[in-house]
Amino acid sequence: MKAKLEQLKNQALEEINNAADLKELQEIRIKYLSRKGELNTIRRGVKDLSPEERPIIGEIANKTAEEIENSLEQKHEILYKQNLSEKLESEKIDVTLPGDFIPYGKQHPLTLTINEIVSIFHMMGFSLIKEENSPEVETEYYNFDALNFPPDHPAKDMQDTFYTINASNLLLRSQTSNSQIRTMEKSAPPFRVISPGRVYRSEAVSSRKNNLFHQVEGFMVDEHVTFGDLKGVLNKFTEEFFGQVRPTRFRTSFFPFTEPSVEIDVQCIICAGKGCRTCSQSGWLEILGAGMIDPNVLRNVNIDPDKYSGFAFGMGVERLAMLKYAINDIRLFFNNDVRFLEQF
Ligand code: 2NL
Repeated sequence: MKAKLEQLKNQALEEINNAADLKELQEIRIKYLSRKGELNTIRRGVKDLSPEERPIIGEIANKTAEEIENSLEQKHEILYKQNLSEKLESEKIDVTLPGDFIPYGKQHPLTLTINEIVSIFHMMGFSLIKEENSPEVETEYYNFDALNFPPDHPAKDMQDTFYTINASNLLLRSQTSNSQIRTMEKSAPPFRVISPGRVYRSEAVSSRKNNLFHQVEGFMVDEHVTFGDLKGVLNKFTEEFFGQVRPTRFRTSFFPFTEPSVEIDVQCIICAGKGCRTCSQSGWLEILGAGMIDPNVLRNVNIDPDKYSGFAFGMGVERLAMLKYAINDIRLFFNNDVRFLEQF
């Protein structure tokens, strides 16, 4: 029996020594030391031995178990460390490698420009038009007639305005003034409102003109609103939008809905008035149209022109963005080429 134990021990130690991984080692432990393992099978025979032999063999069996246990532990330590270092090696990361490229979205330059214009007027107490007052498909009345366009005005021509096929008096709005008329109709002065939005004109597309573009219009109506208010508000806007104080120039103009009317130029932001390609050598850039709201327009929305007065203005968002960011083709805003869009 002693020899059997010795042989068992040697066999176990050899197997432990040869174990390649922790799983194999665990199998060896079960094979020799578990309740149904080989050592216990031998130990069960101890009770059949003589009383003299029993303690001796019992002791040898305990020792054998102890030695196998120690050997298992040592090997476990070795294999565990080996396992760990292999794992660390295989999972090693090079922290100096560049990270994965994560593409992220940006705001469209027109959205950026509209938001900037809106926030400048917000600062001066103007609030945003309500969406429900600003339809893009509109009747002739709100797009033209209420704004004092005469019935035969050339802008009403099919050549200039998109009409719907099914209903002859429905069109795609050619300016956002429809929303201002709708706002004034529904409420009463004082008003200080701006109306950004999409507008449509039937025009040949070029680097300067597109069928669809964006406008920000605004108006202020109260008692005693004067041309001085118009000048103050729009000069402040120009200063804020271009981020520098540049002289402005108010040229007389004509719109059916304002009297008097002006077009506002800012001294060229590129050449400071010296003359360059951007300003066609004139030294000035046209940025806005504006004027005192025509009394006929106020009457159309039931505001008494003897009590109230107001100014209104309109600007092309694409034009302002092109000047501010030095963009030379309006179509870039609509092609959605990421190489263009990612620059903002
Ligand atoms: C331009 C000129 C302008 C207005 C728009 C307006 C609106 C109402 C009454 C009176 Cl409800 N006027 N809007 C006034 C003057 C000029 O736009 O060149 N836009 C690009």
